[in-house]
Amino acid sequence: MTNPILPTDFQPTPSSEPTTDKSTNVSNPPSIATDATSNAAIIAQMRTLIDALKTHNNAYYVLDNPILEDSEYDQLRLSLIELEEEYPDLVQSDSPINQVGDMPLSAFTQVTHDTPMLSLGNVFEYDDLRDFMRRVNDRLSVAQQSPEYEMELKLDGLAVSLKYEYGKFVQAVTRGDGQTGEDITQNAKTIRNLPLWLADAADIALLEVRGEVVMPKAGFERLNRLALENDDKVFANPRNAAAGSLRQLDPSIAASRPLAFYAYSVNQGLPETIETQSAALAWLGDIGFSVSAVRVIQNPREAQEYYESVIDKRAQLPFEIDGTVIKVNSLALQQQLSFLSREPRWATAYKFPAETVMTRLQAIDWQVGRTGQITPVGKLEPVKVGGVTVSNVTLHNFGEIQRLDVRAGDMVSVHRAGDVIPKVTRVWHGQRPADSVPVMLPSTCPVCDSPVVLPDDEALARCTGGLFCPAQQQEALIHFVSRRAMDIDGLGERWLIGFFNHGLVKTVADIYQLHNHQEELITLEKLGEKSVQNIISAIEASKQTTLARFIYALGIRGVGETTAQNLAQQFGDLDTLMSASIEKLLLTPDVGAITAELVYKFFRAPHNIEVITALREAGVHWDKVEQKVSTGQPLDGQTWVITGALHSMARDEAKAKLQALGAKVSGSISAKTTALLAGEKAGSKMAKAEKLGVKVVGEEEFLALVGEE
Ligand code: I6G
Repeated sequence: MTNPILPTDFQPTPSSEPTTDKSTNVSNPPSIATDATSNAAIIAQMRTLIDALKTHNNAYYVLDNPILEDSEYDQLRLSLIELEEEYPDLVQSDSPINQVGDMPLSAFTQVTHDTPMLSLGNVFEYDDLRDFMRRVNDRLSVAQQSPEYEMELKLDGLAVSLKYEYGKFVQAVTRGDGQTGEDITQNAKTIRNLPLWLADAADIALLEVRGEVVMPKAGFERLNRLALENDDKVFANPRNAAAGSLRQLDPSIAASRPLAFYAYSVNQGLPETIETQSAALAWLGDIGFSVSAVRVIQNPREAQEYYESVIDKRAQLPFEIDGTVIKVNSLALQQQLSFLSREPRWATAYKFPAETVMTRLQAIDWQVGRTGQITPVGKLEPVKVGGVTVSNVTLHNFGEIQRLDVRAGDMVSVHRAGDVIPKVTRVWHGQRPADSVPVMLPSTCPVCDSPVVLPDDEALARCTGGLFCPAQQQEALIHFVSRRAMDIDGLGERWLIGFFNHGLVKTVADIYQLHNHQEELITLEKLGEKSVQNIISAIEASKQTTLARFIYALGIRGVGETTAQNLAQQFGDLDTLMSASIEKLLLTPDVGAITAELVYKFFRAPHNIEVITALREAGVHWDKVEQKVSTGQPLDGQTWVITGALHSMARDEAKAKLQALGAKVSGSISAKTTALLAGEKAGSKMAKAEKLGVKVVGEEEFLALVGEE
């Protein structure tokens, strides 16, 4: 079978075990108020739903500018279907339920389908799938019970009908309203994998093949990237992009779009020897069509397994799908089962749970992360998305709130695909409550009330509370005791968090008061006496440290181990460091403007000073730092990296010359690198230096610097 786009490993293996028994039903629409007894009230409800559906259809199919999420649209449709089923006598003549999808555009020739192009019913849950299969059984004789089924992918594209006369492609028509579609023959001819000549069907007077036109994901992304570059309209999803492309009156535009056609049925002209849907698809593949991954199954459990295997492989597929399709395999049984008014009784779509749904953003809370970052969290009216109920959504940072222009009270689209964290993808500004107010960044930390800052060059606002802020204390504690900091071996993270949760330890200074709480450690934490002794001894031993370790242990943002060592070297003692001006701090190797400001502010926060004082009073101390006298070398404190081929000397020689001038020579580039000496054929290091804004020095400039010009 030809299948040029699908991954070859896409064949799930059968199993005899039931895989899931889901009891929740995401397909249920919100219940409709049916307490209105008069016909007028029912008709009014129907009219409201019809108007909403029509508005959506026009926005979606004609204007390519949807105003509702698919799931919302599905819910409206289901509500109307329920009403119409309950009150068949009141069905409105213009109800869109008996139409399917698209609305023809007047510029294309209208073509009436030889037989209607209907749509499929939907199920979303295993139980509903079983019901569908049970209903099929109910309509079959005893001998025909438990028929074989065929399953396929449900591609998320546009249904079209193709006609071939004696093997020659003659016409392509969109589904339109199911009865009449648009003649898109010229555009369809440009679809790369659509065969224009079928040698193996040259003796068939009329062959009608139906299937789906899709835009593969990669092509869609390319198209949108290009549109962005050219300031053109970007498409919301590949289906809209496919629809927009097929509706181009100028076929050369359609030709430039990456479209693909996948066949799913033969409506006329199938050779009589073919008796099943799976055989029909195999035949279509053989004569030159792309077809989706097919599986023949015998029972609901196998159907479920196929469905789940498709979910697993979904992300790797080259095109978007929104579920699977299950069909009675025997074409004779299909005929026998025939159609309900709008859909075949022998097939249904087993769809994936909606991945994007609309809900109301009830509030925006601010949370303080472990390192003081203040992040906005959206509180949602709980909603089921991608199969799970979601009530919180991250809004990342204040900039994101401004970009989305979102406010508490707004209707938002929430997207959750696979295990991805749910996020707000759209704000429906048209539905904004009149009394909503713009979101402001809090000026003080919601946990400790310390001032909040939003540095110019950073996306995240931060609490300045540092060690005083309870939200940051836990992380600060873990960092403080870690091996490279105060190295309190024996006070593991688990105990430490336990002590924190029991209120025995709040700030890092409280660690040095734990010896006063030994009884509580034994009763609250159920620690043995020996363990408590070990912890107390480890704490005691840690009091003797180095200034560099102590500075690092304080957890000042931007101050890693090396910077801590440099600060210790530069200032020699803690008091001098604590009172240093920004200008003085800037003289420290490795310390740039941002770190200097962070260090400066850290030592100006009263809570931090309190904690440091308590630590010193508890006996934390260090030996005097032996400050290395500066050599006064021109490249003192600088870090260089060498890359590429040098003409005038070997790299080792260049390295020795740089070191002789006081520079450190490192093998890798980082933001802390002072300069990159770049010889010929400098590769990725050059690119990285440019990206990080590291100065690049050519060989000539280097020779001048080392005095060998
Ligand atoms: O809309 C559809 C998508 C996929 C279909 C369909 C399909 O088979 C894979 N099959 C039929 C029979 C119909 N609609 C009506």
